Amino acid sequence: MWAEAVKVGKEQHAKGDLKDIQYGTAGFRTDAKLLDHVMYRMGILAVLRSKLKQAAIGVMLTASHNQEKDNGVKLVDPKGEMLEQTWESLATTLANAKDDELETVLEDIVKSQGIDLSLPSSVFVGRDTRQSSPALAQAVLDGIQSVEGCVIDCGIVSTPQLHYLVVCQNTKGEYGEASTKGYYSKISKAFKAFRGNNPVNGKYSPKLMFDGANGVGAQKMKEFLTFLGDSIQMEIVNDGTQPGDVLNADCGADFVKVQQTSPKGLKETRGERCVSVDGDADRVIYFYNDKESGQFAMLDGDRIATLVAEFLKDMLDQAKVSLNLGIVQTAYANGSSTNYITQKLNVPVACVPTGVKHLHHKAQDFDIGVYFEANGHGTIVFSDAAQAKIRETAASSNSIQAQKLAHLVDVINQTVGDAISDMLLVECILHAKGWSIEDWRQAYQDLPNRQMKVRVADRNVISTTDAERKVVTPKGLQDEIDALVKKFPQGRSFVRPSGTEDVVRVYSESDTQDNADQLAYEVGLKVHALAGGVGEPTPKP
Ligand code: G16
Repeated sequence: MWAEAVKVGKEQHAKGDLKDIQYGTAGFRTDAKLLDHVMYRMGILAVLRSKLKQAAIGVMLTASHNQEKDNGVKLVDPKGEMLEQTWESLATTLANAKDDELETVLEDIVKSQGIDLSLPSSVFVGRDTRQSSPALAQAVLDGIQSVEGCVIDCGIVSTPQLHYLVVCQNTKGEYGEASTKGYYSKISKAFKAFRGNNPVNGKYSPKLMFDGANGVGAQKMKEFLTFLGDSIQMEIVNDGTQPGDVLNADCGADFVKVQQTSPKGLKETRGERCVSVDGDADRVIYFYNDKESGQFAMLDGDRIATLVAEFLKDMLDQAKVSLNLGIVQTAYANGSSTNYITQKLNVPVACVPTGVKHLHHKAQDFDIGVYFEANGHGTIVFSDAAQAKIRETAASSNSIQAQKLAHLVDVINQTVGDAISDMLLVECILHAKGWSIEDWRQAYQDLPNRQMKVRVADRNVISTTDAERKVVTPKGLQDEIDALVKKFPQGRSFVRPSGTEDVVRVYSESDTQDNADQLAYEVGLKVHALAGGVGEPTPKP
């Protein structure tokens, strides 16, 4: 069974003495040069998972928000979820096996998981626009073919498109047609049905600027526009077609969120609604520059979650459909958003560790689970019963709200966070309310905050608890953070090892931007001192 896999592995995709790697927040992610053997082996693993689940599995090649020179791979489970956590460690063991251990490790996986190798398999493979992606995708295909798995090569797709395709395949078309055309038509049809014929409503205008991070999001948005017609008027910048365009460089959702500034490439945009997506188009951030002052203002994942939850709650009330709705956030959620959710919306809110895999899972505890990371990664999941109830009410009553809700369910890509589907959802809600982006921002005022990265020799020396809000190791670091936080009005801060970059992340909040910056700086110094900082600490703000 393994002869071909071992031979091709050794001869064409050897690990050699490359350093070990770990399945992180969103799969394996590092310098593209270190990933060939990992890709090959993940192709084989996906075939095994597909045989076990008797369903299609997805393999997405992307390093999302990371710099162009990185790449990565994540496996997508049958219902569109991220790979089950017990398999993350199998993936890590397989990726790190020595070349001559490959057969033994594969045998162990088959035995421990009770996989029937005689069963068929099917693996959907997608990739982003990175220069390293075609060769690495070939390594995945080689892995799949070495164990005679069946490949559906989707070429360049956004991460959420790949999740969507896997779910459509596994639901035999019930969720939608398993093609990118099927994806565009389902969502655009629902979008148009929700908004009706008039693209303008009150202060809402269909004009929008779109920053594509020089990645797949720009390409896919252009394709989408051919289905959306004139229901939206969009100018796309950072589409990766200009000389010197580099993926995620000074643009994209991660840049806008972390730097709290506009991406490059935007002309004067006072008062205009702008969106940025990240390198694989699964995160979205809104922003604008104030009409009068030109000052930058951002509406992130927390704002999307509160906008959507409030809207859905009102619609359910008006349609007289009783369903429980909850919001899932992470420690990065702005304190003001959490207060707004609990005090104003009266909606239950849960906090889980970073990573869509945690949020998605928790959101399934509710009939309707709205989950968003502050970085703009999220979606809304409806239980089967909730969807059935909404559709039944829409069909059996004259409730316009129920009918609109039914359309909205189809605008949402429930399989995973999807920048473009999320953006269209926001556009639906702003249109329904007749709101400008300033109106949206009135709900609450964000606490000033700062995110920083600290380089350390081994980021795994930091371990955390309480949904990453408290440090366990190194000893003493949490006490230092607590003491610093006390010095700053409305202070809050936490640190955690990134699962996608070789850094420790520091987050802080306080009453003013200067205080938030200072708190992050001081916490960063402590991390540098107590967790094995490398190089000079981050300079004073
Ligand atoms: C991935 C995950 C997100 C996470 C982000 C940053 O996003 O899917 O859930 O918030 O990484 O993770 P970390 O702080 O551990 O580096 P993406 O868009 O990069 O795939």
